[in-house]
Amino acid sequence: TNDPTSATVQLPSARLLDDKLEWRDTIKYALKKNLQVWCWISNARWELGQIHTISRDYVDILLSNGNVHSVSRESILPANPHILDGVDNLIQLSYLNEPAALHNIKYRYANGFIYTKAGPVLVAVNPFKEVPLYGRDYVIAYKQKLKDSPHIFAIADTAFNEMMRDKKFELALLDEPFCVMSHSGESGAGKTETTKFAMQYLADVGGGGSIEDEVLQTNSILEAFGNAKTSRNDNSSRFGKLIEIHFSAAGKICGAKIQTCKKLCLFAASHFMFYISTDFFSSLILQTLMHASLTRKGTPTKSRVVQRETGERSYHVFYQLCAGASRGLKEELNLKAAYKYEYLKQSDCLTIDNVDDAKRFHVLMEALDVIKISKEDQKNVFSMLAAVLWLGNIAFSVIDNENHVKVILGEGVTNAARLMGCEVPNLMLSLSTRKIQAGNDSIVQKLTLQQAINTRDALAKSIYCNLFDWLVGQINKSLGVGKCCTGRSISILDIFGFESFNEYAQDGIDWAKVEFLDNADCLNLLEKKPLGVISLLDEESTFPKATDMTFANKLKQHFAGNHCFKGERGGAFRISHYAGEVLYNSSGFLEKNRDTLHADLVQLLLSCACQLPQSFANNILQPEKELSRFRQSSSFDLQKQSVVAKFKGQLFKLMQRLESTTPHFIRCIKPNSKQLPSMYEHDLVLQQLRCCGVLEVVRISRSGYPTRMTHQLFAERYGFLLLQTSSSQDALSLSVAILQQFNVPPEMYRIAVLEDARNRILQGIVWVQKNFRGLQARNFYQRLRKGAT
Ligand code: AOV
Ligand code: MG
Repeated sequence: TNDPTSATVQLPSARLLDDKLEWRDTIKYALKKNLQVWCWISNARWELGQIHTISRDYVDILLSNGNVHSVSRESILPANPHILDGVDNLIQLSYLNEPAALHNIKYRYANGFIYTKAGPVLVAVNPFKEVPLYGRDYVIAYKQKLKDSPHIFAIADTAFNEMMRDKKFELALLDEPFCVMSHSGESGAGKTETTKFAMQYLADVGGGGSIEDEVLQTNSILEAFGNAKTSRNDNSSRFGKLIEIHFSAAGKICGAKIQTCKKLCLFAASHFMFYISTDFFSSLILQTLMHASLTRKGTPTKSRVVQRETGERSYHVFYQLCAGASRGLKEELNLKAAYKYEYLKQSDCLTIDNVDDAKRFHVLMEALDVIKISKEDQKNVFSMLAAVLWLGNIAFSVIDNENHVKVILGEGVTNAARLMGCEVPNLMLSLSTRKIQAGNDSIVQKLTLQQAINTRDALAKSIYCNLFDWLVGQINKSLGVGKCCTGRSISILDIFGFESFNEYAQDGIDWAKVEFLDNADCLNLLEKKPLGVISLLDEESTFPKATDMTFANKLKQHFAGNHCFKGERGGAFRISHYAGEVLYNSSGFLEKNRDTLHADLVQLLLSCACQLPQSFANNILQPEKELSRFRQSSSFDLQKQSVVAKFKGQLFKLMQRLESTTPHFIRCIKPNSKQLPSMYEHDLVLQQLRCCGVLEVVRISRSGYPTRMTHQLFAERYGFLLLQTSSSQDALSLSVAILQQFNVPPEMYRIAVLEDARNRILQGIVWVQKNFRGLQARNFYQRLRKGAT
C-alpha cells in the first residue's frame, strides 16, 4: 500500500489501555503480516520508534536515529498510524494514551492549529502571538458552517444555536435556558483572551442592535480594574467572572450581566464537592475552582493593592491613571507619577513591555463613556483611586516605648482626606487609634506601628474592593438585563488561573495518580458540623483571643486520627484533597476569614462628604443591618457571615445555575512558562492535560471502538487488499470480507449502527438532556451515547 502504516489493525482502545497482552498479540500478528508497528518508548520523554522484533520479555525498537534499542515490553505504548497524525478530535485516535494525545496536540500546534477537540472539551493551546484565526472571514465561515474544524467560534456557534433552539421547542419545560462556556487553565493559558473571542463571535451573530458594543467594552473596564501583571501573565485576571449575554427572541443581543467572585478563598471551592454529584462535567468545574482557590493561599485578591511579589504590579488602572490622566485631572487629584507612590513602587515594577499605560487610560475612559458612566462619576472613581494611592504614602512615627504611633502630617494624609471628603484629623485619628467597647463605655486604644499600618492598608483595600463592586453594579445597570427578559442567554465563565504547578510539584503530588476519587472523607473533614475544618474556622474567628496558632492546634487536636489530615510543624497542616495533598499554612486565616473593616473606619467612610465612600460604608453596613433585622425576627442567633459562609452561598448559586445548563468546556493550555511563541514544553503540557482530566474525558466520551469509518469508506480504502473478488458489491459485505480475510477477530470490530440511525439517536439524546435535569439525565445520556456508537 502507499501507506503501510495505515493498515494497522484497530483495536478497542479501552481494553487496549489496560490489556498489554492483547497488544502484544497484535504486534506479533502485524509483524507476521509485514506491517509497520509504531510505538512510544518512555525514555526521558516519550520517543517514537518502530517495532523490529518482539520476544518474551523484550522488544527491539528501531529509533529515528537508526539505532535499535532493546526495551522491556512494559516500557512501550502503542502509537497511532501516521494517517491519524493531527486529527481534529482525540476521540479519533486508535490508541489513546498520553504520548499519543500529547503528540497529536503538539503536531497540530506546530502546524498552526491551536485548537483540538478532546471529546466534548475544546483544548486551546496559547499561541503567544497574533494568529490569523479571528477575522470576520472566520466568523462568517463558522456562522455559515463552511468550517467545522475545532475553534472557539465553533463552540460559541453551537451554544448560540442551542440557545435559540431551546426556546423555540422547549419553552414550557425550561424556565431559564442558558449555555455556559467554562474555561479552565493555568495562569496565562489564554482563558481571558478566549472569552473575548467568544464574546466577539456572539456580538457578531447577535449584532445589529446598539448594545453589543457596550457589552464588548466591559472587558476594557474589568481588565483595567481587575487585572494585573504577575510573574506568569502580564494581564492576569485577579477575579473570576461570569458574563451572561442576553438575547432577544430574534437572537439579537439585548443586555448583559456580570457576576464576579473576587473572594475565592482558601477552602471555599472545596465546598463544592459537597453539592455536586460525581457527574463528570461538574468534576471539571470543581477541579477548576478548586485549583483556583487552593493556589490563592487564602490571599484575597484585594491585598494586591497594598502588597505583592517583586516584579509584579498592582491593578493596571493605577498605572494607567498616573500615566494617562489629563493635566487638569492630575491637578485636581494632585496626582504624581507612579514611582512616587509607595503602593506602586514597592514591587519594583512600574511598566509592562509593549504596553502603553497612557493609551490604555484613554481606552478605559472611552469604555466608561460607552457604558454611560457619567463624567462626574468617572471623576469620583479616579478620586477614589488617587485616595488609595495617597493612603499608601501615609507614614507613622512612634511616640512611646510601647511602639504606639501617630500619623505624620504630610502630603499623604492631607491628599487622601481631601479626596475622600473627610477631615484630616478624623483620618489621622482613625488610623492611629481604635475605639473599644467595654460595657457601656468606649475606650480609646492607641495602635502600635504594625496595627496602624494594617489599619491603613485595610482601608485602602476596602475602598478599592468596594469601588470594583460599585463599577460592576454600574455596568450591570447600564447593560440592563431587566429590559429584555426573554430567558435566552449564554454565559461565559472566566476564572482566574491557578498558579502553583510548581508548588504542587514541590509538595510531591504525583499527578499520574490523580483520578476521580470518592472524596467523601475529605468532605467530611471540611464540612462536618460542628467539627469540620470550616466550622472550626468560623468558630475560632468569633473568639477575640483566638490566633492562627490556636486554630491550627485545634485542628490538630480534633483530626489527629483522620487520614485526610496531617498536622505539620508550626501552624501548618496538610489536607488530602480530591486532586492531591496540599500544605496549608494557617497564618492569616482568622483575619482573612473575618474580613471586616473595623467599625471606626466604617464610621469614617460614612462621615465623608464624597458620595462614593458613603455608599461603600452603606454597602458594608447593609448585610449587618439585614442580619440584625433577621435576628430580631428569628429565633435563631446567626453568627455574622464569615467570608467562607458568604462565598459558599455565592458559589452554590452559581453551581445551581451551571447544573441547569448545557456546558461547553474549553481547556486552555499554556505551552511554555516563558510566554513565548512556538515553544512547546512537553512536560508542562502533559501536567496540564493530566490534572484537568482531559484524557479521562476522552476515554469516557468515546466508546470502546475509536476508529469509525463508514462502510463505504472502509471498502474503498481497503477493498484492493481482497484476494478474491467478492460476488457482492455492497460496501458492508466488502468490509466484512476484508476483515475476515485478515483474520481480524470479530470482537475487535463492530459493524457500527448506520450513520443516520446514529444521528437520529444522538438527536434524541440532546432532547433527553435538555428535558431532564441533574444526574439521572446525564447518566441516561451517557448510557445512551455508549449504546449509540
Ligand atoms: P488567562 O486568562 O488564562 O490567565 P490570558 O487570556 O490573559 O490568560 O492570556 C495570556 C496572554 O496570552 C495574553 O495576554 C495573550 O498575549 C496571549 N494569548 C492567549 N490566547 C491567545 C490567542 N488565542 N491568540 C493570541 N494570543 C493569545 V489568568 O487571567 O493569569 O489565569 O488569572
Ligand atoms: Mg484571565
